[in-house]
Amino acid sequence: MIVEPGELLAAIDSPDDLKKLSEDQLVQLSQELRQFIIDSVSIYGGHFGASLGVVELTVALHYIFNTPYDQLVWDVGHQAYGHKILTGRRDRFPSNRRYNGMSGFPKRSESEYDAFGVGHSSTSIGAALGMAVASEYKGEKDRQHIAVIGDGAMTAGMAFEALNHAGVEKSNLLVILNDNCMSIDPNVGALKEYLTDITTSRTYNKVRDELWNVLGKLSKFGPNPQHIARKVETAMKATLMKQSNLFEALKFRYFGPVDGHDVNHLVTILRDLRSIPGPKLLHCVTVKGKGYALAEKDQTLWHAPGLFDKITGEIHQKVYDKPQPPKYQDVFGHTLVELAEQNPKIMGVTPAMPSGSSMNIMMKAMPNRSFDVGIAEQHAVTFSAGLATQGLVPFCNIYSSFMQRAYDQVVHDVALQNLNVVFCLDRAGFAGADGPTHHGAYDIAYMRCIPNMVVAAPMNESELRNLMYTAQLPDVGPVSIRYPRGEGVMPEWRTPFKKITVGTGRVIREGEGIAILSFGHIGNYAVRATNQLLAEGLEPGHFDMRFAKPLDEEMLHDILSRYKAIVTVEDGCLQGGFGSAILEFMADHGYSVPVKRLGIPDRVVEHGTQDELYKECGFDAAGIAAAVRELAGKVATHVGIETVIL
Ligand SMILES: Cc1ncc(C[n+]2csc(CCOP(=O)(O)OP(=O)(O)O)c2C)c(N)n1
Repeated sequence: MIVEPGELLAAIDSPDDLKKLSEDQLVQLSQELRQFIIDSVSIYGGHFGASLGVVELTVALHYIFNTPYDQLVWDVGHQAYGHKILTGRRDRFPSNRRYNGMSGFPKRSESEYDAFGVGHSSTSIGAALGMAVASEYKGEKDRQHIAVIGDGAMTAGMAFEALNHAGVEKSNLLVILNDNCMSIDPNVGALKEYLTDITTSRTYNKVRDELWNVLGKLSKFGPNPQHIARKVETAMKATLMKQSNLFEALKFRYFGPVDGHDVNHLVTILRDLRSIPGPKLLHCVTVKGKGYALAEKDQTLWHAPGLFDKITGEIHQKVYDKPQPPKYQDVFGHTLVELAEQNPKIMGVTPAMPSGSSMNIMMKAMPNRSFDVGIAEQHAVTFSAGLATQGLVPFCNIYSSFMQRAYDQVVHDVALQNLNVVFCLDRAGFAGADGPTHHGAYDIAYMRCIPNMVVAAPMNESELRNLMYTAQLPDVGPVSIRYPRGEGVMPEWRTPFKKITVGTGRVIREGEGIAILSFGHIGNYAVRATNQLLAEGLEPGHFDMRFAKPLDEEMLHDILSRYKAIVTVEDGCLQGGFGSAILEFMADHGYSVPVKRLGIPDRVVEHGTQDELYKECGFDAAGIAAAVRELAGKVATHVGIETVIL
């Protein structure tokens, strides 16, 4: 199905075309852009509410600023669909987030209008500041640098680190705070309350109106509007300072709050701000999901709803005739509550992903024992460490790729002190359509090298439950349990808890010749591969190693003394991962059988479905079977040659 753009939008292939429109036409253009996003996302999927909320802002920014010379940096980038559509990618939009298609996030290699690659939050101010300082250094005084950041993303330390730095630089930086009171779930914390206070404060609104009345007249004052602006500002400073504005305290000029859906007003404001040098912040109040009633009402559900009927709002769900396996995240959520009911020391921690991680199940059942700390992975880890020093057992659930941000905290605050924090790493391995920024590729490697850290991965739901059960037992120390996005394999998943001895694997099947050693859920693909191979007369053994650290040494000695070659399989990076751990063990113990390692190669793997990516990287069932066949062939030839030589 083809989505037809409206009349004005159809003529816009770049911001230059947009600039040909009159200001009066921008309202209609905004409507058309919003409709195009609704039509497209309903058919092709993707993030939804965030882009609808910044339609007017997007139009106004490209109307006023000289992109791509002026640099526009979107935070997270899940709200940049309008930006993509206005910057020459309208026709490619059906390929959004599909294999070999357009990325769902801004990406430098995709367009010169994408000033900075994103996917993780709270980087926009720092990146735009770097660009602004570079422009200053190169003498490009006229160049503008704009960071658009949500109130959710603003809760991160990184955003504040950048604000703190920017306040003392003189470069041209405009931060646009897109305040919709939402993260994916409702935003949390004192900052959110502060922003709400400013938005509703009468004094601020009065000051704001006065400011814009004066600024509106600036253009009539001839060649030096900055001079007038400074005068106005000085006059107003006293009032603003009395309110002890947080951003003013950080030496930003604060403007707003303004209605982020009034495109004509935004155009006026941005035009004025363009001529005010130095760091400044415009506080825009918007509604996530604006213009699609259901999305405005249930903003969390419509953050990324999947495909839906745009008329009825019905979200398409697959219908099955028999019970399906649950998502791993839901097994985590329900199991955590079960364990917490038995063990009063258990606490839950999530950095802004209550729905995404299913921590919301515990937050509902035990609100005093579970915390959404905002988009603050580093803090989530250190906060968990603090809880653990007091004898509590925090389950800190962080997506594998977001955990990268909290690495020092994992090492310094948790592992060096051997604290019993349980890290549950969701979305470990290929994340799918979100692409390389979200692939959880590195955690096996980055966790495995840390002293005291246990590195585990369940092959199914029951194993996840048992690993979680084991991890909360006394004195286990820091544990990392990784599991992928999506469903497991066991419709009947509520199995009784069983303790797993740390560092022990499971025999899936004994065989001869080649042994497949798998780590985590990807082992189910090895089961399928084995079934194909059995039909061909090969008899591989298959072992679910369960721990990348400590390894099951007894099992490995046994396997390596009986099998002629090894295939390792992991949904993680090959460098330093599970297969590397096996190679290290072999080197340390003098084994020299052939090994084929399957996993994520040392390059950026783009987006696609998980199965498309497993296939591309050669560790889907067919890839695993091919590796076994290849090794079986080599081993047979090798034996033949040896026989001849002897
Ligand atoms: C470091 C990091 N942690 C978590 C996420 C997941 N995430 C994506 S969007 C989002 C909410 C962002 O909220 P906000 O900045 O207010 O933007 P809005 O969606 O409201 O427009 C979160 C938590 C992320 N992208 N990066």
